[in-house]
Amino acid sequence: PHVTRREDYSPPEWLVPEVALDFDLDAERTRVKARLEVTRRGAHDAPLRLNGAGQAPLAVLVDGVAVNDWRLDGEDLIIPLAGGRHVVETEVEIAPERNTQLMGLYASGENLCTQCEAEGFRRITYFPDRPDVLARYRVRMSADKARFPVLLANGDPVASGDLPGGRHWAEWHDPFPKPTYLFALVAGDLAVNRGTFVTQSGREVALGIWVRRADLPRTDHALDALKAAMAWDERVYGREYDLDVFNIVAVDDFNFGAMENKGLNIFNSRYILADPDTATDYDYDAIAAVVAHEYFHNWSGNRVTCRDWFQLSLKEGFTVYRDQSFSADQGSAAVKRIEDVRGLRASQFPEDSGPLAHPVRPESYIEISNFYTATIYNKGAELIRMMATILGPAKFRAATDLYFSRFDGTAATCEDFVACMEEAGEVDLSRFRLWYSQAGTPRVSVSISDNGGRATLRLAQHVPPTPGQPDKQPMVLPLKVKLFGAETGRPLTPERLVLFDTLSESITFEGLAERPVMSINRGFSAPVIIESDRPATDLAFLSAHDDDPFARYEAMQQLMLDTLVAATVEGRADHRAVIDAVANTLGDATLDRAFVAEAVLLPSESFIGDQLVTVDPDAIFAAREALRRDLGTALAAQWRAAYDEGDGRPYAYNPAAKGLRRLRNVALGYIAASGAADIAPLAFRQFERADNMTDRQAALTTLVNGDWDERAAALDIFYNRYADNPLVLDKWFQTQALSTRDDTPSAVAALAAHPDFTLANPNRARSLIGAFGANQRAFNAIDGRGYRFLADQLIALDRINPQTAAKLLPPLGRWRRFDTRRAGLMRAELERIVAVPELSKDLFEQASKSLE
Ligand code: HT7
Ligand code: ZN
Repeated sequence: PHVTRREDYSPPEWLVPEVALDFDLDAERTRVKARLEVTRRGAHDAPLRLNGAGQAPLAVLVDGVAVNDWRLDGEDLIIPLAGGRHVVETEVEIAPERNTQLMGLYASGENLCTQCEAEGFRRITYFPDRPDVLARYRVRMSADKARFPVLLANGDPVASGDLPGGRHWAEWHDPFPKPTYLFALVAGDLAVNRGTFVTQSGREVALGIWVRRADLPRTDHALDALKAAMAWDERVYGREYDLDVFNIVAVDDFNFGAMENKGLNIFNSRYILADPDTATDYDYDAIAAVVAHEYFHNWSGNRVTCRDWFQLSLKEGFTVYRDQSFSADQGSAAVKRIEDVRGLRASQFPEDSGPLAHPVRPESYIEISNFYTATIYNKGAELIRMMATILGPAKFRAATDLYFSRFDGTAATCEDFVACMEEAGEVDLSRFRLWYSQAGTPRVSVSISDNGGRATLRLAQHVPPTPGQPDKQPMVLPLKVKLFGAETGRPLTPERLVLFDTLSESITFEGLAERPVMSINRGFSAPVIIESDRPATDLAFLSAHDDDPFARYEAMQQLMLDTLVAATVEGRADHRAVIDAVANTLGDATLDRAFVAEAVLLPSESFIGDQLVTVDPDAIFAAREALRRDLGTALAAQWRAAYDEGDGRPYAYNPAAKGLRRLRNVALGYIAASGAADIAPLAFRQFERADNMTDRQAALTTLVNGDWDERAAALDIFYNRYADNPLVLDKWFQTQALSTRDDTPSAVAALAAHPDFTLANPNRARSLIGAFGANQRAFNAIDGRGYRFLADQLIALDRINPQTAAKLLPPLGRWRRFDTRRAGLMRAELERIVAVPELSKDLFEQASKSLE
């Protein structure tokens, strides 16, 4: 397959300042007429190249005259043009109902909608489908009025009317030039929750959230989040919305979370629909974050877009950083940071140490859809965060102002962004740029030696090799450091930002009154792995005394991790230090309940595996369960108290209520782990009486992990109650796929044959197959049936939706981390996938790179 390389970028030869599109919409057969005003850029004699995929031109006109000197190069349409400015018209026919890839124009239920990022527009009509060609769009849609009463597109509505034969039409105009990937239209029978937002300059914006009529009562949270995001972007970044309308449409079939099309965001319904009965606290938070993320793209992505897809993190990393900061401002910033770091370690760190590792600004790709990764998004956000830390808040804001004003209306690069940080921040970031080009997670070993009032902090860094990058240079690591007195717990130094950018460095602290305990990488100021020799006593001390809540959490995690790694390797470990530290945290009434819930959670099985030379999933599971059991038993009274503290309170959605629910459900897990005799009735009682999905799903999870009569009863009740709600049914599949029971591999195989399971819906596919791939012990069953199951599903899914199939492959690519038997079985499945005739380039790229 063709490899696209960053170094091969060249500016477009033809520009398209204006385009008019005319859609004659129908689910089976849609006609698309396109009228492009094209202008030659610079002196060259190259013909016009228009990208296309899956259609053939029915007509080609140049300046109003039908021509036949065009040709196809692969799927691209090549048209020779003599002058510097022409009008080119084409007509194609497409079949939305048969579009199972969900890229381009497709049917989701009764609606028609589009997804164009990254290269979906070429499946709609012929056009230079690249992000540096910005056009002003005029869009006319006509459709059957009864079936598609609502017709939406980008920008503002300009006119509409009826047509003979029960049809109607609408025209929309977007005054802002945009690349193809931001184009959108929706046609359907939709109901709307309307709101208004008055911008800081006093303009009124009409907001609309469009859904199936029955879902209307579940849209208030998303609308509130949208208004909060609009106000936040004005306050924090000075960014105001620029059109008169802002519409969001929710659809059930969507490859991703949502899409930031100009003025017409299209969302996976899971990131819009919520009420307490069907959505968990996690869902509510995710909805607010994704609504904000897509809204923030209006500036970081739409007004300033990307020059080419290698710059994807320019918009995605920056926008994730912006949505993380927004969420941090809505509740506990510390808990939000903990959640984000947990997510980074769960998804990005393994990517960075595996066969699919790539820099935040990649050098090449076969299929760009494979690069919507945790590295581009989440590591990219950490890069922005580090620059914000280095610059400080005032200079960072000056730098983003400069970036937005300098590049408004253009397609920019990561380099452009960093140059603005340098210029407004008055700093030299030349060596910092390595973060964009060098893959891999830096490892920093730290130690502190105490010499009676004088301490030396020793730092050494190492960036492991990654595919195509055997040798690495030292990175610029902004590390926040503070020392505490081991006896009094008092700070011995103020917090200091160390810019560590060499292979090794020593820093001396003088005049210390006591033995120092080192708190480092506070707030997770750099996305690195810290290797320290701090003893359990120091970690326990920091978990109780550090004044940075993140560092406090981190110390507890390290203590737990050290204990679990020792237990996995040696078969047993002393649990006392962890039990005491957890008791201490649980007993500290001054702490936010949400923080406590995070702090007492054990590291995940996969994160424990990441610390080992060879992952032994069964030993890890056993070690973790043993520690959970001991914690459950030793602190039984405290878990009961935490459980009871959150019991019987009527549902409310606010940070305090969420914190209580979270801790209560963590406590339920520990009560279950202790083997308490009443756990099944306790969990079943919670399941039956819950007035919200957070508590109901937590109770179901506890029951699904066990072997009680209540298990089957709860699963049946849940299924029957929510049989009509696809998003909740996804939870039913997911909970079973994540079960810790021994029979999970066969249960998952049986669920794949369930009448409600379908590979055609990405949410459903992810709820079973994606969740199973994340279940470390079940997926890695020693007989290899987990691997075989995943490969079978991916091969089947590839024929329907290659993008979704490719996203689910990475668990198979982790074979190097396992014993030779498992590694051999995984490789055999990867080889089986690569050998499939007519495999998509999406799945081929992921599978073949995983074998290298
Ligand atoms: N910018 C959006 C990316 C996206 C996407 C990418 C590939 C295939 C389908 C997709 N749907 C949306 C989402 C975002 O980051 O905001
Ligand atoms: Zn985004």
